[in-house]
Amino acid sequence: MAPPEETTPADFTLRIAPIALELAPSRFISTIGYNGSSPGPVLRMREGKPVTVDVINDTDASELVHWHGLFVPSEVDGAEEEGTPMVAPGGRRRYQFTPRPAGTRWYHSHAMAGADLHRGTYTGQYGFLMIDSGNQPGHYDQEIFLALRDWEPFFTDQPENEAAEGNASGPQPEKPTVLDTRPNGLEVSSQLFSINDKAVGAGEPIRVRPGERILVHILNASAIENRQIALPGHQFHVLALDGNRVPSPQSVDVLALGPGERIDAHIDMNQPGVWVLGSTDDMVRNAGLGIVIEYENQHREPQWMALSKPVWDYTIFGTNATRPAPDHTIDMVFEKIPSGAGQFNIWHVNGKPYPHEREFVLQEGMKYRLIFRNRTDDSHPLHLHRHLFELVDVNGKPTAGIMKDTVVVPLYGRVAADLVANQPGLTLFHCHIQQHMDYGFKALFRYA
Ligand SMILES: [Cu+2]
Repeated sequence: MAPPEETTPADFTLRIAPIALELAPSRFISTIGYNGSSPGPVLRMREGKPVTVDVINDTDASELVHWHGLFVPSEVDGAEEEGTPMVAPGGRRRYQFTPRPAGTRWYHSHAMAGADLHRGTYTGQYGFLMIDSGNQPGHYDQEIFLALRDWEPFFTDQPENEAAEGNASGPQPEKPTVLDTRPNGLEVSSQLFSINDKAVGAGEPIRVRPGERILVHILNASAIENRQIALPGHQFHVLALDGNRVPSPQSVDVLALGPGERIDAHIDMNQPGVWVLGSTDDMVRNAGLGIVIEYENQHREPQWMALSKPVWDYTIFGTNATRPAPDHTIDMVFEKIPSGAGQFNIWHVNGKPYPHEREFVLQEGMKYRLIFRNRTDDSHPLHLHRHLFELVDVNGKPTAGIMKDTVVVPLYGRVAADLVANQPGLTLFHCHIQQHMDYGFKALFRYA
């Protein structure tokens, strides 16, 4: 008989508790973190080797930890909707699972926040989770973790600037012929940013030597916005999206990540100087979303150079293969119901907000094509728990071989993704923008 769990130490322990982060000298913010920090520790697990994680909740609200991008059972996935038990205030719970698949994953709170901007993914409860397969991703000199964050969120009636995200110029196949002109409700915004726990210039720079190759793992851990990131004078050689190797690695000037997405990339350090790696949006970068890259023996003010506005295109990392027809197609139509001033917009999936009844039922072993139809004027990072899906069409461009757990569907855009139903159990689907999820933009998939 196995000893009771209290007597055997867990492989990992995460203690959820209030923390103060010093984003810049004398610029403190109060939030909630893991083990006294935010981001929490980089958890390194071996693919296929079972682990135990003790989660201790030293806050006064129920919490739970979601293992984003892992194939784990619903009871430990960390989503209340799937039946994972909450960790009570002052309580603890042991999660046991077998980490897979290999790659750059992450963990974060999955608590509902609603109108409370001090809950869920608005807090500092997140960290990288690296699952190692033993197949190392080639040679590199330094491995660097970069999490993009915003802080002190607030409600605003100003719409997001989609043009600044570089995604307002797509083909927009889902644009309705008659637009909904009812007045928009409140959105969440921020004016304070960081990479990891420091605003630009406030932390230690990343120190490099000419000729080095660095491996960066970038995570958009924001609860609220898509981001674009660049490093002037350098390119990102993209190896993996959401931790999954892409079939066609490519070098690009600018990376785009919606909340929840990860990118692994090599950067060859061949432009000696002192640079800022950060948001392409000047306001956002100057308000913290950047980190200084300093070459050996270079001492000057960090440089930024404006870039032309490239349009992010997932399909350049795929192949030209055309996937055979699936067994079934599931259409998912997303709409925003504008609430008017001072209210919260409601988000519909196929005509109604969460919860649904039994609309989304999967047969184990079948292949499904999910058609994400974004009939809203926002871009949404759509996340499916406990599975990966393969992109097969992005705004009319066919592709194959790109495996993801989160995909940004551009405003009025359409993305098709193939899903093999091979992880029985309740499976949550939602927009990774916390406010959208909390106000209807989610659905539960069941297995028959
Ligand atoms: Cu959304």
